[in-house]
Order: sequence, then C-alpha cells, then structure tokens
Amino acid sequence: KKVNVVVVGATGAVGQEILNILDERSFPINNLKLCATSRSAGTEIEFRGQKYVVEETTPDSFTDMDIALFAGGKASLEFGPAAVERGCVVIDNSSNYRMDPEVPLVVPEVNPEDVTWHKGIIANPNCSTIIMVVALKPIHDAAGIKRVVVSTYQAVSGAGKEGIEELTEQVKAVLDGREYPPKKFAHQIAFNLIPHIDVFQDMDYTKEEWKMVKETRKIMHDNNIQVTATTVRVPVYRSHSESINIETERKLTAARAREILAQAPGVIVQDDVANNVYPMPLFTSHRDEVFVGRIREDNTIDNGLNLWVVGDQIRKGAATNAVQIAELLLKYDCLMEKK
Ligand code: 2RA
Repeated sequence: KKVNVVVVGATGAVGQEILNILDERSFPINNLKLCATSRSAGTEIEFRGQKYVVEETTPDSFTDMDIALFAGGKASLEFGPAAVERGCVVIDNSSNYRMDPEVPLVVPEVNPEDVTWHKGIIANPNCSTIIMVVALKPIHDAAGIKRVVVSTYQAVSGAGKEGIEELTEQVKAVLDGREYPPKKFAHQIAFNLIPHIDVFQDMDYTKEEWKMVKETRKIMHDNNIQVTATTVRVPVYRSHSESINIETERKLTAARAREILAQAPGVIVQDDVANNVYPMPLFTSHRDEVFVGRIREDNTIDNGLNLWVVGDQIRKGAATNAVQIAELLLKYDCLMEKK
C-alpha cells in the first residue's frame, strides 16, 4: 500500500533529514507534498529524482493526505487540527502535544503499540529523551528501573543551523583573537560547556531537563520511575551523549546488562575498554542506532549501573523516529478514514 505524505517544515534540518530517511527506508509514497512557511515557499527540493516546489502550509495542504510529518516549531499548533479534520494523521516532532493525555508519545523500540490509540496526532519525543529510553527500556524490562540520574552533552546542531554556525565562527574568532559575541547560546560555546538548554522552570531545572523526566515516564508507562537530569550544551557538531546512572529493583551485573543491550532493538554496544572502545559523537553521527558503552556496575549501591549513551539527535532523536512511527501506522493499519 502506498500513501500520500506531506512534510511540514521541509526546508529545515529535521525536514531535510525526514526526506533522506523516507527515501533510504523506501517508505511507500504515492503523492508527496512539501510545505513550509511563506518565507521558504518556492524552494525547490529533489526527492527520488523528481523536483518538488515547497508550498506555503495552509489548512488545505492536508486534503487527500494520509500522513503529515511536522518537523517542529509552532506549525503543528496552527495546522495540526486542520490536518486531523481532513483525515490526515499528524506525526509531530514539536513539544506542543507531547504531554497531552490524548496523544501517544512513541519511540518504536519502546512503546510501538501506543500508535494504535491515536486520535489523529502522535508525538515524537524530545531528542535526548529518545536516545535515553532506547537504552533504558531493555534494562527496565530485565531489572525494573527505580531511579535515573542523567547528565547530557548535547551537540550544537540541537539548536539548529544557527548553533552550528555559531560554533564554527566563534572557534575561528577565538583562534584569531577576535570577539564573537554569543547569539544563539547564552554564553560563548567555543572551548566551553554551557549547563543550560532551553528556559529555566520549576526548581531551577530547565525545560529540557523536565522533558527528560516527564516524557520518560509517559513512554515507559511507569510514573514511578524517578529521573533527575542536568542538560549541557557542548562544542560538538552532531550527536548527543549522555552519562546515565541507573538504580534497579533487582541486581543486573554489567555482563548481563551488556548481553541484554546487545540484543535490544536499535542499540549497538561499543564496550571494550581494553581496546579503548566506547561510543563517541564524532563516530555515531548519521547513524540511526543508539550506541552504548562504558557499562559498569555502580560502585556505591547494590543494584546500580552506569552507561555512556550516544546517538544522532537529528536522526534517531527526531527524523528517523518520526519515519519509524509512520511505518508503524502502516504496520498496524491505523490511518484515518477520509471525511
Ligand atoms: C536541543 N533538545 O538539543 C534540543 C533540540 N530539540 O537543544
């Protein structure tokens, strides 16, 4: 079966990656439509050897469409309901609907069956949450996770193209002894770390940190999992890294955790310290899997593990996960009836 697909935000980093992944995974497309804001309308994009002209998104962009992949931002607030009214299922990469109890929040390796109860919108989780839960789920199934302490090392591309530019230009400026005042980030990112992603909220945690707490519970269907997070921007172009400390109900040895993770869907274990093998963002980018290494038992408690987890946040953390959700809609045959 081939379906009609519209990509909203097709000209941005995530939109472009969605198109790459639809092509790579041979997603069965009948008609494809590319939409964006009026600013990007008119841009030409090639897909599978054919040229497409990007259109400005309007409510009618969704007429006769089966699946809309929204790359992010406010567009899904403005046009999501119009898409659903026209019988088009929305897969939304923004945070607009993630915590809405009527909206499934899905990571296909963790809770694929949640797509079946959608009411028109399915949310794609935050990038750092996706990367973390792919590694947590097999541990939770095996030993029951009680508590997670996570610190992230997030690449500048998580803040979009301007983040990449700012790192490049600022590194050059610093090396040349020139000033390059921060624009995208709160402070200089070149040769620095910034423990601040998104806005500060309750208890002085950032919104990015609260996303990791709340979204993890929803995806894992377990409101008892305690998560505490510190999210940090690092001068790396692509792939988010995470240091994750896990306390479990039952004992899991490092050796057993390694075996379980090696068999888990979407995970690649790179853990051979004798040969200096562990995941690093330079080598995990442009890959769809989540890489796990430095698997160790916590030396301070009975049932604890430490992991070092790295994944490409634009692919698995956004675009790949969204396309996998679209694949699940076909697998479970849960598109919507056209009105
Ligand atoms: C970041 N998590 O890395 C964000 C992107 N959604 O800034």
